Amino acid sequence: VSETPHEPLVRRLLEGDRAALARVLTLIDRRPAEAAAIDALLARRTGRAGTIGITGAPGAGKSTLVGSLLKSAVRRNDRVAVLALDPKSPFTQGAVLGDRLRMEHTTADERVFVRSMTAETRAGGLALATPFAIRALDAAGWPWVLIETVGVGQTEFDIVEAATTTVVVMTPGTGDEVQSVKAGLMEMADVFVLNKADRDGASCARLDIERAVHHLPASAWKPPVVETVASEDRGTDGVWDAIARHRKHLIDSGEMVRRQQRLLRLALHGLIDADLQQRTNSLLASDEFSSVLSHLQSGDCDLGGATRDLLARLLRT
Ligand SMILES: Nc1nc2c(ncn2[C@@H]2O[C@H](COP(=O)(O)OP(=O)(O)OP(=O)(O)O)[C@@H](O)[C@H]2O)c(=O)[nH]1
Ligand SMILES: [Mg+2]
Repeated sequence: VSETPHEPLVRRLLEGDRAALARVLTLIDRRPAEAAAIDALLARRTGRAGTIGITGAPGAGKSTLVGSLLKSAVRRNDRVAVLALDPKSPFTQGAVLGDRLRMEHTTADERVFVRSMTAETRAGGLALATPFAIRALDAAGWPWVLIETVGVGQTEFDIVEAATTTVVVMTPGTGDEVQSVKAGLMEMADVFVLNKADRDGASCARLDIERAVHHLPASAWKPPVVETVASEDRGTDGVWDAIARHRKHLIDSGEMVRRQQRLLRLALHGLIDADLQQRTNSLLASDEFSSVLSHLQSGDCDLGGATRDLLARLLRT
């Protein structure tokens, strides 16, 4: 059996070669069509990493927290990879650049790997490349993968939810708590971080969050609330402790297997979505489609029938 062109590269990735990992992530990001072929080569080595989604309202301090979590991890001699998801909006480019610069002082350390990706979302609000990037980092042997999104929009929920541990960052005195309940953030949190705990109203905010947690449907895991001042590196060790406890809970309860399936589900959904979109585009450009349009116009067929015929053709090819 001859080697596929990606095989030597993936082999180096599995051996822990950082440059190979970076190259694979670039391939996945730029040519999502090849992501599945690459994934096939590393799939057996996935399933070991704890993946941590970090989300919260814009300005809550997510990027500062990630920087502080990296410093804390290095102090504890842990190894952490960060996947920073940039939205494709020109309005946020400045903020993203600033975040990258802030993280730079830790990225020289071999225990840390930082990568940003454009979370190009498709019709279904799905970033095709992201699940594959997470699996590549996992296969490369990074025990922790932090996934940071910029701001909270509906589109980011998918990927953050695909993490095995979801950290929701809140701040005091912004009415965050109430808004988050609306956005469904309360339900998805495994760990709450109350950041900017140096500000007024921290203890009130903590009580609000705890009250809201209390009203969630009963479950075996009660999301803890950890107070931090990320800008001063205070409280971040406690965030790691909460994440590690949650990971242990997932493994002990058997829930980890189900959580890991969420990522596969996203990857599959993304591939199916991309394939259908491509088929649809070529169908719309085909002669056959034009002829169906003429038949519709002359009344020889109806929209419902034409749709069924075209869909059947779409799926046969
Ligand atoms: N007082 C205080 N300020 C903080 C703390 N953590 C972060 N900040 C400040 O809050 C501002 C926003 O922090 P970011 O880390 O950029 O927040 P973000 O959630 O990543 O923001 P977006 O990426 O725009 O959604 C910055 O000016 C930080 O310096 C904190 O614990 N206390
Ligand atoms: Mg940020």
